Amino acid sequence: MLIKTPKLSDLKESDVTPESVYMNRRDLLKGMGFLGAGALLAGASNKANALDWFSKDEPTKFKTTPLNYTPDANTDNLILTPESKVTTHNNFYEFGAQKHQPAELSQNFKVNPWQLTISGECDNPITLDYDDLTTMFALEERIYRLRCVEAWSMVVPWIGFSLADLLKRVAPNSSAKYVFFETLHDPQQMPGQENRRLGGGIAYPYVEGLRIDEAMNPLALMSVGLYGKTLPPQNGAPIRLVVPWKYGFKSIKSIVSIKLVREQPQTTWHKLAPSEYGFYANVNPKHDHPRWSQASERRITSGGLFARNRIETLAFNGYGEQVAHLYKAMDLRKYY
Ligand SMILES: Nc1nc2c(c(=O)[nH]1)N[C@H]1C(S)=C(S)[C@@H](COP(=O)(O)O)O[C@H]1N2
Ligand SMILES: [Mo]
Repeated sequence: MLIKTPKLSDLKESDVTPESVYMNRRDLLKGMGFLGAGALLAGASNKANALDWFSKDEPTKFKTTPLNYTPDANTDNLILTPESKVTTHNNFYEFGAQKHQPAELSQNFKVNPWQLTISGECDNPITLDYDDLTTMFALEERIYRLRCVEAWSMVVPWIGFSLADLLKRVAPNSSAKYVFFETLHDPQQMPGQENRRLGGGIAYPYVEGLRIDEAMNPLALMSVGLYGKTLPPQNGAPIRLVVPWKYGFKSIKSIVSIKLVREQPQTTWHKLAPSEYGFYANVNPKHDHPRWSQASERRITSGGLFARNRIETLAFNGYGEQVAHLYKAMDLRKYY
């Protein structure tokens, strides 16, 4: 008997994430009238329309550059998610709300020149340009688990520097209680910001926030690369946040502004559905999403049987030792 083993390239998103889970966030948007029924039909015509909107030509492949960095010792012995999956299974709604779309629709994204401004409640506001992002601080590799709120996860070798080091440079003052982040707003380049069907109808620019003590935790990373090279656009080039103990939506991509502020800022997914997505969004297997369980997750690994690997979700995504103290006075069911 002929046994047909699916090739890696034959694995669809539905193989690694059960449909009931990955459809859910888009169902919500559809219910709110943002996504037309057509947007939910994964298919050639929808994909072709999206590409047409962006360009008639096949987009050229974005060029990444090798980085100098200190390698992670990987003492946890985490098994990395292959680069081919890290860079093709993405959430970056500015380039389309389906997992395959960011890698397809972002390859002409311009990251140089770039400006990142750090301002607000601080003594020394600064604006960094493209070269500063990789030269201002010594770069380190950090192998982190990334747990999406949709109950899939990856292990990614990020490269970057601590957000804390960047914030110390601008000298936050005593009124700086929160940090507010904004993604680039450029509908010319980010088709999902203009085309509501493509971009899921969420409000742009994408915005996120952290409490100042969370932002100062050494685990919070400003990432400029992965797998030894600068970030590809679909992963948030030229610079994005990575907060490994929180659901992936906190890890905002392609950042142009970081502001130190007095009040808890509005954040994209919380604004859209406050009962489903909290401001804190700490990974918590004991607090289910109203429409699905958060007790376990599908780890995306190298394919075959492992691509269907379901594992238990860890409190704070396994980083409790480093971060649980930030929340010890808080009811985590209330502040989800
Ligand atoms: N600007 C912006 N940042 C974003 C998103 C987005 O749609 N837009 N998606 C978030 C979500 S839901 C996740 S899970 C991670 C995914 O990061 P990755 O594609 O590099 O794995 O990016 C986060 N950052
Ligand atoms: Mo996510």
